[in-house]
Amino acid sequence: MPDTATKSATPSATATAQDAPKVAGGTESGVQPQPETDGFHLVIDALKLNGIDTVFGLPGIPITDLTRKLQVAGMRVISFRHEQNAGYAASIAGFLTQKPGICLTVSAPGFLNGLTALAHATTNCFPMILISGSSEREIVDLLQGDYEEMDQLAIAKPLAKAAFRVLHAEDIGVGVARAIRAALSGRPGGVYLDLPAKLFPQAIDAAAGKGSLIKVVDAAPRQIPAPDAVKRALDLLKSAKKPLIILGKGAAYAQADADIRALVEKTGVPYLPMSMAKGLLPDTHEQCASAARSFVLPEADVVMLIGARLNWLLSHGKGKTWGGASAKTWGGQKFVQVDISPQEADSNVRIDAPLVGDIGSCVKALLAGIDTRWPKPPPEWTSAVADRKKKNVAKMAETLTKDPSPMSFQSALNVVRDIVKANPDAILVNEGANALDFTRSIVDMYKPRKRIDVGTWGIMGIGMGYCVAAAAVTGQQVIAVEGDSAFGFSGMETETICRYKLPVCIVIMNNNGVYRGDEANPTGGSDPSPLVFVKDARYEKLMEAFGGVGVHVTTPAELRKAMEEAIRSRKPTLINAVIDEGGGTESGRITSLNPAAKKK
Ligand SMILES: Cc1ncc(C[n+]2csc(CCOP(=O)(O)OP(=O)(O)O)c2C)c(N)n1
Ligand SMILES: [Mg+2]
Repeated sequence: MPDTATKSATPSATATAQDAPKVAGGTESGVQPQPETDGFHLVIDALKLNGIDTVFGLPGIPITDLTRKLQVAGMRVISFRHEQNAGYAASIAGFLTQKPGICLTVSAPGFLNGLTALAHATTNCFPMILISGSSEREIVDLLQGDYEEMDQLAIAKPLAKAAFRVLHAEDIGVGVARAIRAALSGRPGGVYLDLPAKLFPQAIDAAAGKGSLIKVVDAAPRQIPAPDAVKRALDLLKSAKKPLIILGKGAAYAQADADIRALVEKTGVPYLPMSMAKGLLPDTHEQCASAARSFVLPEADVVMLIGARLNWLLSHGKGKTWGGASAKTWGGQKFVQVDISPQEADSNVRIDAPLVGDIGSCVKALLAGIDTRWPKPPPEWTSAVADRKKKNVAKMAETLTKDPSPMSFQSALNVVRDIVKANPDAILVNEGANALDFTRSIVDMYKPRKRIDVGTWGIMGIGMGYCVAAAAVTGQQVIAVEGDSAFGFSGMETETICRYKLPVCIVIMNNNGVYRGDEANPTGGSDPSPLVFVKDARYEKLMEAFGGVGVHVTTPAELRKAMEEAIRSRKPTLINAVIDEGGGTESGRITSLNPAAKKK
C-alpha cells in the first residue's frame, strides 16, 4: 500500500501552537478576552469540515500564508510549478474521488493559468473548485491599477458551472458550501471561488465563525429515474436485433461498477467503452466490442448510451461512422440515453428513450427490470461481432509481435500492454496524438478509473498534473504514456513528482515531433518545420536533474526492463523511448478534422 504518496506531513506541535486562534479584547477593563478566528482559518476549517484533505496549488500574494496554514492544519498541499498543472490535477482528483478537487492560485495571471483547467473540468464534468486570491475590490472596480488587477469573477463565469465571491469572513462557510454543492450535484463541473486578499486577515469571534460553517449534507443527491422512462428504455433495448451499449466516462465517474457490469452481462449486449470508461469491465471481456468498433457503430440498431454524450468523439451520432450515407446523415439507429442532465438528449440526433437520473440509480432501475426471461441479443449479431473482433485482434497481434528498429509505436506499446496487464491497479495517464490513439487501442485496462487521458477536448497538457494527482489521491503506481510534444506542456512538473517522491513512471514516445519528426521546412530555410523538435532530445536527463531515474531506451527489451524496475522501486522514473520518427500520422486518428486548404 501507499508509502510516502498518501501521507501528509503531520503538523508539529509547535506549528499548531503558533497558529492558534488569536485572542481579542483587552483585559484592562476586566472583560474576558474573546477568542477570535480569521478568514484564513475559516477557509481551512470549511474545507476540512467537508472532508477535503488535499489542495493543489502554487503560492504567492495573497494566498502564500493560506498554503502554509493548510499544511499546518494537516491538509496535504501539493505545490506545482505552473497553475495549469495544479488545475488539471484538481480536475482529475475530482473525477477519481467524487470530491471536488481544489486548485489554489494567486490573482490575475495565476488565476488565468488555472482557468484552462477549470474550463476543462466543466467540459469534462469533473467536480473541481478553483480558489483564487484576488486584489482589492475597490481598486479593481474603479480600474485604478492594483497589483495583479483583474475582475476574476466576471472572467470565470462563462467557463465555470458556477462562480462565487466571498467578501466577509462570516460568509466563508456559505461560499465554500455553495461551491461544493455546485461542483458535485447534478452534472459535476468546475466552480470558481473568488477570495479577495482583504478577506483572509478579517477577524471574527471564533464561536460565531465556527457556527457559520456548513457541513454539506448529501452534496450529490441521487436522482431516481421515472419508472415509465425506465420501461421505455428497456422496451426499446429489448426490441433490438443488433443492440449495443456505450459506456462513457460519466459511467466511470459514477462508481456504480458492479451494477454496470451486471447490466452489461445480464443483457448480453455487446458494449463499447469510451476511452476513460475502459476497464469498467475488463477490456478482455467477451462482450467488449472495442476491437470491432467500426463494425458495431454502423451496424447497431439500438444503442444505449450510459454516461456518454454524442459529441465529436462519437461523430455526433450520425454520418458515415454510424452508417449514414454522407457526413451529416443519420444512420437510423434508435438511442437510449442514460444521463444526469435532462438537457443532453436530442443534442445531436433524436433520442427515443431518454433516461434521466444519476447513473447509479438509473442502472439499478434498469437492472430491476431485467429478469431471467430477458431475451439475449440474436446470436447472428453477437457472433458477427465476435467474428469481426477475432479478425481484428489477430491482425493487431501480428503487428504487435514485430520488432522493427527503431521501435514502432506498436512494438513499444506491446511492452506497456504487458506491464499494465501485470499491474492492473496502476493508473495509466495518456496524451499525445499517435501516442494517445495507439495506446488507447493497444493497452487493455482491467479495472475501473485506471485510464485517464485527454478527455472531451482532446487537449495536450494534462499529463504531469494528472500523474501527480493520481499518485497523490490513490497512492497507486502511475504509468504515463506521453507523446514528446504532449510531455512538453507540463514537463517541468517532473520536479514536483520528484519533490513529493511520487510513484510515477513516465514513458515518452519520442518521435522527435508533433505527429512525426521527419518533416522539413518546405522553403529549405534554416528554421526547422513547425512540427519538429530537437532531434534525439534526452528528456530522461530532466528527471535526473531532480534526483529521479532517467533511462534512454531503443528496444522493447530495454523498455520492459526499465518499466519493471520503475514499478518495483516506485521511484520517479522517466523513460525516453526512441520511436521511428516517421511512424505517426497527422493528428493520429483524427486526420480528417484538419481543414484542407483550397489553395495548394
Ligand atoms: C492545448 C493543445 N495544444 C495543441 C494541441 C494540438 N495537438 C494535438 S496532438 C499534439 C501533439 C502531438 O504530438 P505528440 O504528443 O508528440 O504525439 P505523437 O503523435 O507524435 O505521438 C498537438 C500539439 C492540442 N490538442 N491541445
Ligand atoms: Mg511526437
